[in-house]
Amino acid sequence: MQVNILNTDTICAIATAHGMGAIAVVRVSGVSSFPIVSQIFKRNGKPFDIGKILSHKAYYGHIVDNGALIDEVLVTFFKGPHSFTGEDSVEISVHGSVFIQQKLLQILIAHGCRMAEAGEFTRRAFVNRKFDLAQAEAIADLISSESEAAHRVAINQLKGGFSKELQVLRSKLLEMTSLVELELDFSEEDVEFADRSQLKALLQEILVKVNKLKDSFRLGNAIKNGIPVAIVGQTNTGKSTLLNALLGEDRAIVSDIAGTTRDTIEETLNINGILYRFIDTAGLRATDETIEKIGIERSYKKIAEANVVIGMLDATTDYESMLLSANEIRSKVDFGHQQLILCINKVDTLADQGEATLGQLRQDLNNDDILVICISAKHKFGLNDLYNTLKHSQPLAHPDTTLVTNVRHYEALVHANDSLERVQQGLEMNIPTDLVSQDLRQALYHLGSITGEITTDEVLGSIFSRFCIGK
Ligand SMILES: Nc1nc2c(ncn2[C@@H]2O[C@H](COP(=O)(O)OP(=O)(O)OP(=O)(O)O)[C@@H](O)[C@H]2O)c(=O)[nH]1
Ligand SMILES: [Mg+2]
Repeated sequence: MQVNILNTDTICAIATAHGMGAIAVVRVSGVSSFPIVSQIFKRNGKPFDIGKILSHKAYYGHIVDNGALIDEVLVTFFKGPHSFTGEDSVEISVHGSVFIQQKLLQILIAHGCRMAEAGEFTRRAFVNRKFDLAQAEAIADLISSESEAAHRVAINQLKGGFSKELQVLRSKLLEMTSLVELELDFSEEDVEFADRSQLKALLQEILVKVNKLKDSFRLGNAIKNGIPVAIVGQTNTGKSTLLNALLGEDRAIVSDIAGTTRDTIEETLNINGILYRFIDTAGLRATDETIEKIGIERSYKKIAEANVVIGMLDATTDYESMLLSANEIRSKVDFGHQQLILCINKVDTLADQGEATLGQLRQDLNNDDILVICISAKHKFGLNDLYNTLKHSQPLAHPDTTLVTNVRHYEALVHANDSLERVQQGLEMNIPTDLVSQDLRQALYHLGSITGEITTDEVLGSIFSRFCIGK
């Protein structure tokens, strides 16, 4: 066990959500946490004997300050290294009054604790090798997970699946690097310890894995922050009406004036355990109006950024203009990684609820990748169809698949990939071994930075400062 010599302070913070609650938990961690707490914790009116502490056992008693009773509490002691931080720690459950929480912090500070910084408990746990950096970041994701899918991805990362994959990649790379570097020691003798074709094969294998992880970010990020779904189409097709219908509230202004929505409006919604980010956009039409033009440019940008594009068509317009509009939207979609769902809207105005139009449109578009459905946003008809289509439009990752959800990890994978591609070119072109080895070292560095095997204080500071205080 590595001893954390830099952090000798004993820290404290409220670990539960801010404000009043039934109970609140105050956390203390550090070398002096047991002696400090035992000074203010009384059982049956008597001071608590520090020598008798049993780890992981909850004790009932009272917090007393200068003879005054502050609260009835439950105190649990965790003897290091068997604690979250790896240090001696204490959790004090108090009644959740804001006054009691603050008072307890004041008392702890008066007895020698200091307020914890954001993420300091987790940072200490990382320094004490309770988990690696990717797992520490998974804890932050777990706390902020808003959907079942995001929760599953965070839990997988916390369990260490991603870290293990990286470890395997790094050890393969390390093996390769040492073979290549051995040649450097014998550079005078012009020997090749590393069989070039074997090296190339190994490198190819590593590159495929790094790329797979890198590419999983698009889905991973979507699951964490909501799958971006852009609602686009001509003016007055009912885009804002659809957004409101999905949300169940009047979020966007709806009117029969063409060009009502000028700017994009984004709202997240959890549908059957998956978080979506619906984006209502300005209606597409030719215009000379400066602000509307900017809005339309934004609509195109949102189409490009979306995973799913909902193309709204107006069933009250003639079929030819609907088809024209459908084809215009289709031309903006990249079917390689985007899904297009065309919604024939306002079918409440048609006697057959849009059945004939639907058949005709499917036939004319002649593309099985385009999903076409009939809806009435105004009367909330066909929304279930839309939910189901949305659900099937996303490649649902296998529960055990590793998905990269963190921008920092994604960037490190991009850098590692660049370095590995340089190694590949170097091997193809028989570039001097010392240059190849430099790129290999770079790739190792970037992969190692994800789990924190290689890291700087500055990087750690910026990662943990994003945690909440008390975590
Ligand atoms: N009959 C009927 N009318 C609808 C339906 N959906 C929307 N509308 C009407 O169509 C008009 C335009 O609706 P909006 O939601 O503002 O259309 P939009 O696409 O957001 O329009 P812009 O923001 O101008 O691009 C409004 O008068 C709506 O009430 C529908 O399903 N049926
Ligand atoms: Mg609108």
